[in-house]
Amino acid sequence: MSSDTIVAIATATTPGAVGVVRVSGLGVRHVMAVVLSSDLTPRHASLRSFHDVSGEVVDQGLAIFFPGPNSFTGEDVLELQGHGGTAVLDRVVCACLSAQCADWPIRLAEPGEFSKRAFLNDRLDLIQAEAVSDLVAARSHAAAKAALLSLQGGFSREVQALQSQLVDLRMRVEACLDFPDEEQEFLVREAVAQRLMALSQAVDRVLLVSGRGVALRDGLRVVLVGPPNVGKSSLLNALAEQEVAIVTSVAGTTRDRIQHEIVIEGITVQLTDTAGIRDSHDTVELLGIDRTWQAVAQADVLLMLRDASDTPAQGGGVGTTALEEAVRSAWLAGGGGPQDVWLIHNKADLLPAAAGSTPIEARHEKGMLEQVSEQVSEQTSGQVLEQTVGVQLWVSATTGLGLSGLRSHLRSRGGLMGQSETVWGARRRHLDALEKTQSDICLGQDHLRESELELLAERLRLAQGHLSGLTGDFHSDDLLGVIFGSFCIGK
Ligand SMILES: Nc1nc2c(ncn2[C@@H]2O[C@H](COP(=O)(O)OP(=O)(O)OP(=O)(O)O)[C@@H](O)[C@H]2O)c(=O)[nH]1
Ligand SMILES: [Mg+2]
Repeated sequence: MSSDTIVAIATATTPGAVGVVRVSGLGVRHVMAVVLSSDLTPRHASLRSFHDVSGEVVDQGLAIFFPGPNSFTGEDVLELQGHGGTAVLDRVVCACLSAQCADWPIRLAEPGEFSKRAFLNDRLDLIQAEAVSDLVAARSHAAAKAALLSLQGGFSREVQALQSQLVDLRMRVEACLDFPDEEQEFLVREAVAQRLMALSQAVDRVLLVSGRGVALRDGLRVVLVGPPNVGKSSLLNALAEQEVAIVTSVAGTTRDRIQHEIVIEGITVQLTDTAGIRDSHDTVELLGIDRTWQAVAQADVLLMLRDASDTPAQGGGVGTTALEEAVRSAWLAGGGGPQDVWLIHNKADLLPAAAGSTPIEARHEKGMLEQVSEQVSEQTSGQVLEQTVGVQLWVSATTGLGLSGLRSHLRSRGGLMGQSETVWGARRRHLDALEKTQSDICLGQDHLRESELELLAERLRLAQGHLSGLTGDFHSDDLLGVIFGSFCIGK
């Protein structure tokens, strides 16, 4: 690890009441001697003037000294809390750099270098270090809460529990290999099979929560798609609760992608309105439609809109249209899952109440919207709606019918099923490692069935490697470069 002492502004680069400059490394005591002209009582805030090497005062504020190893980075750390202006903070950084000498090289910190040092000095594991950055970048309360749980070790403890289960399993399998006694082997194999099953279930649980954590961190990319005039822009405006996109009764109004971010009960949702897809000879409209196809490929959830008041029998049509099939195929080819295509029947306010059944408005109020599909199918000469979509909802962008149901579906898909649910912050890298662990466990189960105990032992070794990579017990310098390079400076 570098023996340089590093310095950086740790607070935002916009003017604020207070700004913090942080120094970490072997030369911290030397910086204190130059900048504060005196020593500090460890962990006590002291009001001091901050000087540069020529003795000029550049600011005044609180100085706190955290001797290593009990500091954030594990090294000696000095925090200077001065005034939060960019120029004054720059002067404080320059004053620290002016303490530079041959014995104590001091330089500006690279992005994420404080956290990287904390990781390399065992103050944080890799999941926790990543959570520091995710907590800073969190755009919603739920994402911040999840990142904090990971920073406090919530996710790491789950991974450690999986690791202990794996170590126990490996011991049993290795014992079987070392002392092949048939009767003994049978008993051990029974126990191993049960433990493999339990481990696989535990990995599934961790995967499920981590998947929600990823959705919370990254936000949900939701794309509204469909033919012209079905109300895509109207639905975007209704969800955004403002006039983001132009709405007219002219088919082909939207020409370009329009993005707007909303937060639904703590979940960040990036909505994209698109140009209606149809055959057209208009060059501009065709370019817009091209962009619609690109947006489809990037979505987490596709809201496929249709006009509920269209024939047949004003049910909005049943079965899937050729356009919907084409959109679905493009989506699946891009790696999207079938459950994330939601069929949204807009303009439900124009539907007449079905004879002898509850009026559609009342059904909305009772939250029975998803059951409407069955009744609509009955009204439309018994045709059965293809069950290829994940969610079907009847909504009205103009009256607001069904929008609360749509919001709550988005919220669940975006990471939170209920208010009290525990979700830890996670990244795609974590999901990949957990998925690889699960795949090795499954292959291990096959080897056990085939009595290939050597191969099982090897699979378990690989699975443990994936888990170690998560917490950083095993890591490559390249991986650290990618992770810490994306941090902000001063973290
Ligand atoms: N009655 C009713 N009319 C709606 C509803 N949603 C949209 N409309 C009307 O349908 C027309 C088209 O709405 P838009 O939101 O522009 O439709 P679009 O899908 O964005 O259309 P393009 O941009 O052309 O692809 C407008 O006249 C809207 O007022 C609805 O829920 N109920
Ligand atoms: Mg539009």
